[in-house]
Amino acid sequence: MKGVAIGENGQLRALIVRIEGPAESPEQSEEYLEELLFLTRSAGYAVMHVFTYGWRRPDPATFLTKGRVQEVQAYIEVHKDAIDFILVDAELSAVQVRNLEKAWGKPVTDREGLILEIFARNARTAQAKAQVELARLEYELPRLAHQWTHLSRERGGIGLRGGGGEQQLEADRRKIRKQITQLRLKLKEYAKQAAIRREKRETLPRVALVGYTNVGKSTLMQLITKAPVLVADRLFATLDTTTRKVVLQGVPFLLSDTVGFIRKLPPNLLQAFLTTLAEVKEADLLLLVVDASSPGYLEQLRTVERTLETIGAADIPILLVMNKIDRLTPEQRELLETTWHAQSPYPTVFVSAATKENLHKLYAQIVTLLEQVALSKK
Ligand SMILES: Nc1nc2c(ncn2[C@@H]2O[C@H](COP(=O)(O)OP(=O)(O)OP(=O)(O)O)[C@@H](O)[C@H]2O)c(=O)[nH]1
Ligand SMILES: [Mg+2]
Repeated sequence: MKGVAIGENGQLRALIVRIEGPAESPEQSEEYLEELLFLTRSAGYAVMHVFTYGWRRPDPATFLTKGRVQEVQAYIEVHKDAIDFILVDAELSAVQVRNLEKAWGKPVTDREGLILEIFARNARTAQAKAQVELARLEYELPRLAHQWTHLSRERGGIGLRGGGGEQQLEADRRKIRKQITQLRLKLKEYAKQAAIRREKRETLPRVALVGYTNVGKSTLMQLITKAPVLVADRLFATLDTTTRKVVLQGVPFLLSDTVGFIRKLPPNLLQAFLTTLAEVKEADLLLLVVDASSPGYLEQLRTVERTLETIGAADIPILLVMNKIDRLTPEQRELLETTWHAQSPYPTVFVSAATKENLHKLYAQIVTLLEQVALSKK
């Protein structure tokens, strides 16, 4: 299977269980699987095998039906030395995790646990680290009683939980609750400081790059600001908002690069990143970047639109940036451009950050839209 690596360089090896959505097309199914493999690799895990199952109503005890639990169990029996943990791509309750771990004899994690791992790996600044840590502790608290935990940061992964009875458990819970309270206070302080910084900042128009993860936001940030920015072919490379002053055609503004969004982003994590996303909420213009070469770009766009609504940024003017057009054939590109211009509610530019094609058009559009924003503010 494409994208499957066998536990090289000491990576933890995952067995994946994916459950298709109730109305998933074969194309979507393939794309979601690709994304899931990419997520798993972005977390630094190797994928050993994938079980894909059709939609069934979740069993409250084990999420999966009995038959499926047994089928996976049979596979694990045979391959137990080649599998370190099982990833179920769903939202599992603490009880379901516990029961699955009992049945399979290996640690089990879910989609939120996986995304948390990626965020933990990529957090760079103290604020991003605190945000991820808070989300992680909140995720961990109800799951403490299970056999394995993600808590130990030194290991940075999934591991065995040292024995410990009820008393130990209660002590652990108290400790975590205390940490959560402290982190919330710390984050409040960060938010206050950031607000003060924004207040003090020059009263320049603000532009924010937003979009699905891995679409090329940071690459564009780098091109526009001509300053080095972390760009990587992995999901959620950027977790911190960076803001820089830019002057395009004599028009100065502040440009921010932000954390990417994803389908089924755990609400807990989005909540944790609201401080970082304040920059988006207060922007005068959003550059909504789309990967035009991804078959699922429309759905990704909807995900971003919904997320913008959730964070209260739905009313900000949008310039849609269709990126990565270098990956399209001339025919595909023409079809996309004509159909898109006929139906899109947004002004749109088609660009390639890789070949720099049409960047001048992007710059001209940003300037035009900023002038409009300035006029409407008067
Ligand atoms: N072919 C092609 N690749 C691109 C283009 N723009 C960016 N990329 C590549 O896409 C990958 C992701 O780019 P980033 O700029 O890190 O994407 P991002 O949106 O900031 O991603 P996150 O921070 O993870 O949300 C990198 O490997 C880039 O080199 C483009 O126009 N064409
Ligand atoms: Mg980025």
